[in-house]
Amino acid sequence: MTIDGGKLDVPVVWHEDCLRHQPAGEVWLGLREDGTEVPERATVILSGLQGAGAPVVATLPHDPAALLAVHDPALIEHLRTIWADWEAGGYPADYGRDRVVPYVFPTRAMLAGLPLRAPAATHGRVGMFCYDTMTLVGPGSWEAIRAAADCARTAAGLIASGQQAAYALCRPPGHHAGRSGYGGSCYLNNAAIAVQVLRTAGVSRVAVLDIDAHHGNGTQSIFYDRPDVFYGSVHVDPGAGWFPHYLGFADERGDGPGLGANQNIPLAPGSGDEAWLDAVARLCEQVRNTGAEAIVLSLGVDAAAADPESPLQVTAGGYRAAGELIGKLGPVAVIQEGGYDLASLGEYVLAALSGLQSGLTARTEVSATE
Ligand code: SP5
Ligand code: ZN
Repeated sequence: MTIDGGKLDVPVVWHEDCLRHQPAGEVWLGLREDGTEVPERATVILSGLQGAGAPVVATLPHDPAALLAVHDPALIEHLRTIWADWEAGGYPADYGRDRVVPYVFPTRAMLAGLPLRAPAATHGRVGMFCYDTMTLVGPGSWEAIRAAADCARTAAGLIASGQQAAYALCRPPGHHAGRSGYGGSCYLNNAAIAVQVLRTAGVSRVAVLDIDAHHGNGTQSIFYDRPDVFYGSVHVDPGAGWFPHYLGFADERGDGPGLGANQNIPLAPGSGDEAWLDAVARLCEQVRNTGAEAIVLSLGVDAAAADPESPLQVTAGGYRAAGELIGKLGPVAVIQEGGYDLASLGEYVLAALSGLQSGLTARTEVSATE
C-alpha cells in the first residue's frame, strides 16, 4: 500500500530486541490461551511502513534514567530480574511453568490496612507488581521491554530537537503500565517515558492523546495529579464490561493540581467511525485549549473492526482522519500501543501516520502564511 501524495516521511524508530518478548500466551479466566500480543505484530507493522518508504531509525543507547523518571525502581528491578529468578527457582524445569505469572495479589481487601511486605517466594512476589494473569514474562522479555522504552525515548528526542513527527514501533506496548505496576500486556509505560523526555527537554506542556481501543489506565494514573500533562482517551466503555474494567470512566477528571487535565470518552461497544472521530475531535479541541506544545499519541489500532480484542468498528479511513486531526495540533511523538489483527495492522498504522503527515503539512503551510 502507498499513501496519497507519495511516500511516508515519518521516521520509524525500531530495535530488533522488541521481537525477543515471547509471552507465549496469556492466562485468561484460568486457562492458558494463545494470546494476541505476538512478535509478528511488529514485523507486520515494520514491513508496512517500510513499504510506504518510511525511513527506519535506530534507538539511542539505553539510558536507565529515562525509565526511572517515570517508574518505581522496584518495578524496573523486578522486570529486569524476575525471569532469572524464576528459572533459578526451577519453575520451568521442575514444575512446567514456562512463563512468569502471578497467583496471589495483595489487594487492599487482602491487606486490610496492614503494610505490604515483600514475599520470600519468587512465585509469591509477582503479584506485588503484576495486576492480572495475562501479562507473562519469559526469557527475552526484559530486553524487549527495555528496547520498547528506548524506541519511545528516541522518538521523543527527535520531537524535542525539532522534528514534526516520529513514530516509535514499541513492543511490548505500554499504556496499561503504571508507576509501580504492570498488566494488560504492558510492562513499562512507553508513552509516559516519551512525555518525560519532552518535559526534561524544556517542553512545558505536553498532551497525551490515547486512541487505543482500551483505556490507558497506566498513563492516566502516572499523570493524574499533574497540570503540565493532559491525558485524553477515547476507548470502549469499561462500564459496558471491557478491560481495564476498573478505570476509564468519564468522571475521572484528574486530582489536585491536575484536576481538569484528564479526559476520558468511553464509547459503547459497536461504535464506528462517526462516534469515534467525534470523540477524537473533542479531545483535540481540549488539547488546543491546554496550550500543549507537543503531543504524545498513544496509537493503538485495536479499535479496528476486525480486531479480536475490542468491539469498536473503526475503519482504516477513520484512523487516517484521526491522524489528520491530530497532526494539525502540533509536533507528535507517536507510540505504538495495541492492535492485534495481523491481516490489517500494517494498513491501519500506515493510515494513521499518513493522515498525521498530511495534517502536519496542512498546519505548517497555514503557519507559514500567518
Ligand atoms: C495494549 C493493549 O491493547 N492491551 C490490551 C489488553 C486487553 N486484554 C484483554 C484481554 C481479554 C482476553 N482476551 C481474550 C480474547 C479472546 N480469546
Ligand atoms: Zn488496547
